[in-house]
Amino acid sequence: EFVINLLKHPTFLDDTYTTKFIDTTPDLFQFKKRRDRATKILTYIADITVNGHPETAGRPKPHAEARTPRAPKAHAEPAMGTRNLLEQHGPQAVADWMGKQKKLLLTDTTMRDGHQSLLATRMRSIDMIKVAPAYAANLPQLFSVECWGGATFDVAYRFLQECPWQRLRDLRALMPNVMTQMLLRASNGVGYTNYPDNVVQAFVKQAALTGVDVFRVFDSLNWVENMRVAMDAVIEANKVCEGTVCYTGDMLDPDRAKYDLKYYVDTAKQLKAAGAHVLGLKDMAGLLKPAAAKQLIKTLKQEVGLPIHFHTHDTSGAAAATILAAADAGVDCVDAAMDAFSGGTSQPCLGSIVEALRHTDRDTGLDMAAIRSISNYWEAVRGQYAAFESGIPAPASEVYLHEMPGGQFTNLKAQARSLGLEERWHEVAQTYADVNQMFGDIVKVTPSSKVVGDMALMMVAQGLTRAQVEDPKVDVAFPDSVVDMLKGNLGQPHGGWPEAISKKVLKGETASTARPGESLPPVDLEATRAKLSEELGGFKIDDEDLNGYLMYPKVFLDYMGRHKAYGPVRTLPTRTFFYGMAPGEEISAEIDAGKKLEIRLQAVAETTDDGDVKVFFELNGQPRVIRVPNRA
Ligand code: BTN
Ligand code: 3PY
Ligand code: ZN
Repeated sequence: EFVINLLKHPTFLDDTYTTKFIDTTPDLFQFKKRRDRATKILTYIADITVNGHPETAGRPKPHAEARTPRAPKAHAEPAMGTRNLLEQHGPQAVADWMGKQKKLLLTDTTMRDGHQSLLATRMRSIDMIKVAPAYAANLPQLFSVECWGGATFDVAYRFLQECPWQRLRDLRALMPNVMTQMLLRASNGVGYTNYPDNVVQAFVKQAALTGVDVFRVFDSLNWVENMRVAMDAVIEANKVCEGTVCYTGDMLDPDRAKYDLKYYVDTAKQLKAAGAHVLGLKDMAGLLKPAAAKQLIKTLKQEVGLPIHFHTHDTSGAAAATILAAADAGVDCVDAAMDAFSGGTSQPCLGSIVEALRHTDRDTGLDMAAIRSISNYWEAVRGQYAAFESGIPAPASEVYLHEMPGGQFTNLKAQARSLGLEERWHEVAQTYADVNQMFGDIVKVTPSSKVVGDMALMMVAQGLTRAQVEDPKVDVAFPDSVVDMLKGNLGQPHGGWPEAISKKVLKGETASTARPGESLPPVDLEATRAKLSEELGGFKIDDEDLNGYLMYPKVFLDYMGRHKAYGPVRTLPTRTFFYGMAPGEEISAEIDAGKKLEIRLQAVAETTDDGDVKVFFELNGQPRVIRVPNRA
């Protein structure tokens, strides 16, 4: 039986809560606390049942017969894994060990990039936490489990009404032997803009404390100068610093010589000089072809000498071929997603890679039965998120045209849909490619990819061509993100920004070529904490909350406001969270270790004259009535 650690946000903002009170009158406190939180959760369920969840309105529903996800058993006590090595001997020992392995090491990305790339990042913590013990016990040979960072931080607060730090803490506790891994956008943290240096430093420090072991650090323009603050902070925390170069273009295409072999070797050498323990090679769009991978990996191994961790996406359908070529060329570790969360814009299929290498000298040694049972669990989980499926039916070589990152693809498509442009998706793709050329052929990965996406959507929506946008005589209102990027606020691209378009976008303003962090004043952390605490009625702001607020002030405050109304809804089953309950249905939610709410929905009454609906529940056998407004 797994235990969710709910110690983090007990009844916060609940007027009844004081630590002293619990010490002196535990029984009364427990009673009140449970009742209050239970009421909040029932209110949430009643509201969703009556009004629906705004995020799933008009979207496909899970099949009526969709399986309830059941996690596989954890067969044994977790065997020693990479985490034990890191704890005992430090990050350099991990890198040295990697370099000595004959077998191909694997990172499972299901809990981060897998669902980010297939389900618009909507996977909830509870679905991860349930299976974490099976990872620890049954797949202790994994190099790492990528389960944090990228878009997951923002989405947890913003759309899932959960604390991302709590997710990390729970996963860390349940997988004590395997390294956790996060994706960090260097000076952009887990956001979309450069943050002051001390904010980046505080964030990395906290992530390391709460439970991240491997930090994949990249910059959206491959500007190593803009990665040092984040890399230094990781090294300072004694965690594995995976200094990462992003792959773009086509290394073997003589017409795109801007990103050739020499470019990657030079950048990788800069990352090594900056202190990377491991070299990350991040092919965020899945553009690295097998023949190029062979050359690139071989050369990087020879000329740089760091162990290499390769990440790609299967948008083209050809990623497995690239992985096998990379394995042949001596890559040390690769990313893959569990079968049920693989393929398409996600990572290639973990089980199939393991099988492909069995009985070869790169045999991964992973247990196929464990992989199958965990993937069967993920299959059932995925079924719960039908509303967020992007509906991409087949591999598409179009990715070599638009070069969109897998993690952006589903999001941009959803944005296009919300603007009424879904039918014109292929135009969006072509325009995305045009915008890239207009900006000088840049690395496109969060946040630079978002800027290209913003511009492309705007052009398609307004019917503007690249020639018109570049024409000084045509008036164009550029998106704020474009102006910001060309001002230099995301840093410097290889070769600089093209002059003509810069001039038009900046309208006479000058662009900066300095590292943005140099001119961003440090945030006064303690003053910010005090102010935030006051704004939240005296609620004590710990370091995790403070770092959440620093990344996303408004998103964090909105999350806190909803938490006050709805309580720990992250403990609800996913189907209940998104669809509420049907009359006669029973669920349970473990709101504290060992404290379960057994909830049965009895009936939903007709809407009254004042527009309210009474929802009748049984809570741990006791009748409860909740009244919510009918907003339909
Ligand atoms: C979230 O948005 O982060 C989680 C969902 C909370 C939205 C609540 S659900 C009940 C009520 N109805 C709405 O349309 N919004 C709120
Ligand atoms: C992210 O930054 O979220 C990404 O996945 C980039 O590939
Ligand atoms: Zn990715």
